[in-house]
Amino acid sequence: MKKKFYITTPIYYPSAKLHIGHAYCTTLSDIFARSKRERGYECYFLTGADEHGLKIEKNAQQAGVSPQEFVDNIVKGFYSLWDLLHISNDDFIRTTQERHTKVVQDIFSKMLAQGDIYLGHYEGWYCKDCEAFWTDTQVGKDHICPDCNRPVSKAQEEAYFFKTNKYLPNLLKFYDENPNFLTPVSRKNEMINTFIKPGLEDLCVSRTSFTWGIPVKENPKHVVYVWLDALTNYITALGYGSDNEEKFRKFWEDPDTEIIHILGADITRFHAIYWPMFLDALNLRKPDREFVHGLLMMKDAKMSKSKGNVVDPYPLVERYGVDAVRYYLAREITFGSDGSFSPVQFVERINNDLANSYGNLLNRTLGMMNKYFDGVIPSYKGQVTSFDGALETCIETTITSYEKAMDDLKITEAISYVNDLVNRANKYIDETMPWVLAKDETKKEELASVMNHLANAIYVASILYRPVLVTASEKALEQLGVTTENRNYNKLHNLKLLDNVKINKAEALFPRLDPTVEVEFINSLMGNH
Ligand code: ME8
Repeated sequence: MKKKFYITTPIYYPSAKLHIGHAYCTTLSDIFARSKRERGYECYFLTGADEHGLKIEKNAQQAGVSPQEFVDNIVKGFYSLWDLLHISNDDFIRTTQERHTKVVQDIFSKMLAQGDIYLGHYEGWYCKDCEAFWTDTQVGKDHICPDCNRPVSKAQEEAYFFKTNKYLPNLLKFYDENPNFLTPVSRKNEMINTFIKPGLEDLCVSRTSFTWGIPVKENPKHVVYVWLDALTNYITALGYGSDNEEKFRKFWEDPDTEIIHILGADITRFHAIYWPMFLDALNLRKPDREFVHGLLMMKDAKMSKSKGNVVDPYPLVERYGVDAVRYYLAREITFGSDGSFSPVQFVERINNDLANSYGNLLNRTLGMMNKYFDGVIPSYKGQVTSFDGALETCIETTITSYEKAMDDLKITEAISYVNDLVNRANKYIDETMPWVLAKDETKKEELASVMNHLANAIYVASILYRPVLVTASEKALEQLGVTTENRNYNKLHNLKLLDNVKINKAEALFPRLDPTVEVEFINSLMGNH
């Protein structure tokens, strides 16, 4: 296991407000980063904005402002959404920042000097919305963009190209030697069958038909085409090519850092084919993993800004809280598979898993501790009741399975193990029947052991939930009387940690939602878009 992690999200286009699909990717990446930090690893988490391109130039024109003003305004919304969702990114890169633009120009020059980039003419099918050229085979006889299904048109212009075939043998070798590079594995087959086998074209890396981009120094009527500009953010953010490459050495070059890109299925091609080639051309190491998450569908279609069928995460978080939204995204839609946002399931998840299971476990336990032990957690005395051993084993196996799943980016699965522990602890209450034990003086030790075991189970569940339920798990730990110092992953296995701790006032963590009212509310939000 490597000791350091560098994890990135795609840099999103500030062409319109972000929707729940973007929030999904960033939240899941955040959960992963937080879970690594909890466990003592050093983790550098990057997100950002991809600010150049024709679409932004056009949107700014329509809005009657300069492209820079336009993106500045939208990016403000990115910042506040990530604040609202408690995203713990260490940096936010904007491709209009000098730390990026200058280095992209240098990268372009280097590739040009090396003969990796050449000037030619491009004629192809261009999709304005995706800012991508496609081949005849890809657009088919209807001339439809294979990504967004909109009509494409023939375009020709002078352009620079990146020689993909020079680097293709290396790429295929890299795929073979690194079977975990691109997951889920089906994505690798898709790359090979859809893009590589039919014949990979050289990649167009400059445009002359718009000006909102990074000028090519050697030929300033060209701007760097958006994917060479965009993908390099992952290294410019670390200071690659700048006067201070310290972070780059630490989080990219150091073999002890695991580099993970998280991205949606719509942009796999760029990350899995061209990005490793660019890195090869720069003689740099490639990422360890690219994890492709599925897309959230809405009304049977991919949710997207241009289709206008989006769910705005803002009002959801405002009404249900950050934990509910983060939890739903992480638990309901298996990371790596496509999913759909469903108001009914949203409300069900919150009610079942958070209010009825986790919240209720805490509430019942604190109530019994107040009633039977004056609000003090009895000390650990080993396995006193015949059910204690099973709960202890469940706690240990939960921690092990959780770590294994998280390490493999199976975030949904990791969370479901914590849910299982919570359910097991609720069942333990039914099995041990503390209210019956309390009636018999000779059962005092057993009752004390039950309370201690419950406190430990809640403690472990809360620490494991913490990367997801960023505020509620702290509240639970506070109510349980756990000091800030003891809210520590390293103390998970210490069964005596909570001995004689005085608990605090119990308050419901998650109010139970009225399904009829709330489903209607969420539907009305969706109808507004
Ligand atoms: O492609 N469901 O930016 P973008 C889930 N700037 N995730 C979704 C989604 C959906 N319906 N829609 C978008 C770009 N996403 C480029 C990236 S990276 C060097 C440059 C998420 O604003 C998903 O992660 O269109 C997807 O890959 C990304 O947003 C695309 O964001």
